[in-house]
Amino acid sequence: MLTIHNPHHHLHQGRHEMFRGRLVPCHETAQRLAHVLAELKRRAMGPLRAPAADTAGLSQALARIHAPRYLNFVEHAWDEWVALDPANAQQDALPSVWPAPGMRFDVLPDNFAARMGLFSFDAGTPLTAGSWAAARAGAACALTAAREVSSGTAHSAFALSRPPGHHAGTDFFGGYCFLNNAALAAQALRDGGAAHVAVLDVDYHHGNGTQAIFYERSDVMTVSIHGDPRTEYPFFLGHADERGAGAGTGFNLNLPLPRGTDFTRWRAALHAGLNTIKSFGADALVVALGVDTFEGDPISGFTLRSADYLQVGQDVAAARLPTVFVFEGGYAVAEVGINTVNVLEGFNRQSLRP
Ligand code: SP5
Ligand code: ZN
Repeated sequence: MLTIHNPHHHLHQGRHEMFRGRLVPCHETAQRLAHVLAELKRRAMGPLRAPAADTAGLSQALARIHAPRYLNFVEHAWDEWVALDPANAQQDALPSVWPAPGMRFDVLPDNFAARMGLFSFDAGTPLTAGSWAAARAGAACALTAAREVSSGTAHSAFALSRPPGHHAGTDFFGGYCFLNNAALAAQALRDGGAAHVAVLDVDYHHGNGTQAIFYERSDVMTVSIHGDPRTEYPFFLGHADERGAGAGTGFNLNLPLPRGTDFTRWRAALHAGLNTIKSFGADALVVALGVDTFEGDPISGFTLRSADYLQVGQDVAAARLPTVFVFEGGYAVAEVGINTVNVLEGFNRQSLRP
């Protein structure tokens, strides 16, 4: 499978995330991607390429998904942070104050901390010196992968990047995400001629950003299988009764599962999701590929095993759709490469069958 990998991902190096009142080391590390890349090479999974350097096309694509004032903020946030105090260059920027419902979201505050809060929803997503450069190059990976599939050059492609994307919305970061790579890929497939595009999010956490971006649209269906938000992050979205709104009513499907869910039950949800995508009549598929459903994941609660991911890939390939995989979560660092590449290998195997 063609892989478009982010050569600048290491520029995003968060130090700490807020957890129970303390700053703890980030789970979302550069080693995660290094393990996936090493496994792709070890198993000779196919060509590895850097994204196309089409800057104008990239800015246009970003503007299709994200709000101008949000993009502008993330691009310049690090410089503003360091301008507040040169000593800030040695520490990550984290938000600590947020607008609640009923407060003003329309007025852009002058204060930097206030804007950090306006454009985010958690204190687990540090903004660092290279966050923008890494996230922007990651968006280019998603875009390039989608265009390769759109043009028919490749039947499937894998955008291997970090920071991840599926928690990022039109105008907010959070959940380790800044730019929504899966949404960018889905929109690129639409713009490339696919009338109906489905996003299947198999990360342990609900893809709240992707859902919100497409919630009122009937041309992009969003399906997410995830830990029940009653107990699991991101808590405030991802319930089964969220079916879309307006023209998008009926085009969002959430399949929340309780902590402790095993592969048999998880796979039944996968089949339900794939059946819904089939009824929708999708012309192309984006898979938000998080492997934090793994039994050894340090921050999640499902019990999938490494071999199960081969089956996941085979099941997805049975949909017989042009497919863009976009890397998301997965924090059991030693196994993240094996688990991710197992999905791709299962997909390849099934795709080769007549
Ligand atoms: C892309 C993705 O998978 N984002 C997940 C973001 C989850 N952030 C909140 C996790 C809080 C769990 N902290 C547990 C620390 C235990 N040492
Ligand atoms: Zn996740």
